[in-house]
Amino acid sequence: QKKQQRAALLEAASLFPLSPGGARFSYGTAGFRAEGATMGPAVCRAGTVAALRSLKLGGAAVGVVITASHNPVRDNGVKIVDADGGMLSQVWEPFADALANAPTPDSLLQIVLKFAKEEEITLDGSHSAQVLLARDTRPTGEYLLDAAMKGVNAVIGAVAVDMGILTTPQLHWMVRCKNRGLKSSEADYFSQVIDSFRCILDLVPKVEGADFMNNRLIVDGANGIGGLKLEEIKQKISRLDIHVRNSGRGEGILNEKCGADFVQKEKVVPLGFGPADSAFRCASFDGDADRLVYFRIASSSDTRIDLVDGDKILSLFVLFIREQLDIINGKDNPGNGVLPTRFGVIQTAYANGASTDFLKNLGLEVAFTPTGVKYLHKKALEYDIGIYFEANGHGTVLFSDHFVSQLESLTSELSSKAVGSSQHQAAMRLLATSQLINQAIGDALSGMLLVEAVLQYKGWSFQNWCDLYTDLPSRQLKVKVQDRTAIITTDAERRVCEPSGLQELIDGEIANYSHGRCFVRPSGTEDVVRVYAEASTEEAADSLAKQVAQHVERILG
Ligand code: G16
Repeated sequence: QKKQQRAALLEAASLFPLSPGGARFSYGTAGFRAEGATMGPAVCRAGTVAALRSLKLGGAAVGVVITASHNPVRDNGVKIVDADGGMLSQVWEPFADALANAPTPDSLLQIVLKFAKEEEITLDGSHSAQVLLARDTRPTGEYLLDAAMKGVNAVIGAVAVDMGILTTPQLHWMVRCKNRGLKSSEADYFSQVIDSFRCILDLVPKVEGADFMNNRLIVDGANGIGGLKLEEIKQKISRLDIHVRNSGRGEGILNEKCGADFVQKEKVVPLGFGPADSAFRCASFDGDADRLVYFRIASSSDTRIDLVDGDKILSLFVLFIREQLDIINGKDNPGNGVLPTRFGVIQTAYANGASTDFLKNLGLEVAFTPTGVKYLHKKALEYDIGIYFEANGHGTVLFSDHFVSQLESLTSELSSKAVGSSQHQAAMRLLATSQLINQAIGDALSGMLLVEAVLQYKGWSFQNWCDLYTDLPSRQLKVKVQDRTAIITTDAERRVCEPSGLQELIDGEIANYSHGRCFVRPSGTEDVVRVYAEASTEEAADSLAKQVAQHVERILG
């Protein structure tokens, strides 16, 4: 068997050889990404990593998603989903890197054997492993799915299961549910979000004479998989009149001048939307539907938008959840009443300064992590309820198992003695929220339904939501440099430590602007350095970003 195993690994590696002189793969912020046609070796080897991870975890399901998310359609990539439904354990990233860059089949074999020995993984086919695979709608998806399957099958005893074309969060959800012995099909996913959304709406307090808020919602599907999935279920979603644009049915090109990344970064109307939409609130997904932002067209004569980004989605969720906890615990007992709750909010350096001030003024402690869901998610797991969002719309609300079981006991206790009480209803709302919002990863579809449920609950218009606080003007730029990894950051990416002298130049620029804030960091998904600047006016934010971008260009070439 051992011989057979070695032969299988060598064979898979020789099917997808690295192209000589090709760029080095790096696991990055969210897996490997590059031009789709060049991704065969990295994806095949990621399949092998996933199968070994499953072996290591006693055969628990592990996932592989073929997607490059917000990147252009010619790109593709691979994200590995760990057995808990989150991102691959960071401890395994160096192994994934080494494998993706092994120059020959023989060197790949040696890396696997050495790693398996260190991790005490038996490679004699006597143990089983399973990997669930999915892809988005990119043209190179089928080819890369095949590469991933071959990589999984190179581990004897591993079974590759093709789950079809899915959003990234759907696959994360399936892996998590499967390993918890819960229903885990796509139909189960849809039933869970549809039913829990209806449940929260049924718990919206009835206000005599109040009109239902405008129930039309227009969704930009980024010409990707999220739009297609929403089209499939929109008729079953209660009390919302959902219209999908850029639905992925051939209207346009994936992520091109549309989608959450475009809307959030460019702050202009995406393709497919026009003046007639200015009366309605709009939501935008990214290409694999793990990011969500909202917007409204500023006026019928304009391409500008009023943006509601991840920070404001986070703030809305914080208010809703705090309100439910206050109802349960009594206002005087926040955090220590019937349901003691450690409540955490997590942001990154991209969070608009006004949002952080808003959250701090609510008395909340805000934790910061580097960019990347893998960091925010990990931090959020430290709390009973951990809410994280990146400004780009990637985020979710995590409920600890312990907290959910306390909530379940409380609701059943209250249903026997205080059914229908405000306390009972608040506990039910929180339970339904924990069912609705994806517990594995940020999910545009379920996040959008939670936004809609909370707006209905609060009886809020889009304008009420916008008015929570006023964003400080900000600007993001990308700078192409020779080697972006020459930038090393610290303090949750808010300061540069290398190359030396760069931080001093940034500080010097910031000092010229009122409310100025600026940082630079190498992207983990694109070959660029990102520059973020914030200041009291748009012109000032633009100019600060430009000045700092010039320093980066000059120093890094
Ligand atoms: C991925 C990560 C996000 C991150 C984004 C941009 O998103 O999951 O956490 O914010 O990349 O990262 P960077 O600035 O390093 O390029 P997605 O939606 O592209 O998978």
